[in-house]
Amino acid sequence: MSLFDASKPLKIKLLNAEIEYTPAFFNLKESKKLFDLIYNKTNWIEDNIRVYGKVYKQPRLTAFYANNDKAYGYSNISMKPQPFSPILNAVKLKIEKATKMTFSSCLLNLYRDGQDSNGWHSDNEKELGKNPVIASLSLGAERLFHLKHKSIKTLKHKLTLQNGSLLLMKGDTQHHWLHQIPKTKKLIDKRINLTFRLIK
Ligand SMILES: O=C(O)CCC(=O)C(=O)O
Repeated sequence: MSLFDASKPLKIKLLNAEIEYTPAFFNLKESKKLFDLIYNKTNWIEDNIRVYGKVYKQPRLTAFYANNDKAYGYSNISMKPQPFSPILNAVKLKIEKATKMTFSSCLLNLYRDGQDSNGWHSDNEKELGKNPVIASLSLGAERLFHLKHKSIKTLKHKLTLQNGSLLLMKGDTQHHWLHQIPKTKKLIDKRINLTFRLIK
């Protein structure tokens, strides 16, 4: 008998953070089906980012969907939303029911292989409001998720984001912590990440 139910959230106990992780928010069969549908039906974009005045290709593909017309801006990129597809809306409803939160928008990331990544940042753009709730669904290859505290340099945490898992960050997590998806030399397959947010 298993000691815990992988479809239920586990608290990640970190100072100045409110983070919950559900290993099997979707089961393997559902996750595979969702991955294929979302991979094939999404209008993926390869954006440019500007770092210290130099322009680079963003090391992943992205797409942005919402049920309103509010754009989302980060790293000199402004993303105009497309309307939710029925499949994204169904995923949103399941996450809203489980988290008892409401989301308006979803930023999707496609990590094509281990060389795609997402650098250190907080989800603290002003359009997200004071204590944003971010619900982050992972589909496909497992990737490491790193967290580091902004002012207490010894406070760090790592977790593996499994296929079908849901990571929920809320409270003042974004004020105190940075997160990243680092590159890996391992030969790994594609991963899709969907981060649901509320942009009013
Ligand atoms: O891919 C992930 O799990 C993280 C995505 C992320 O940090 C973001 O989109 O802000």
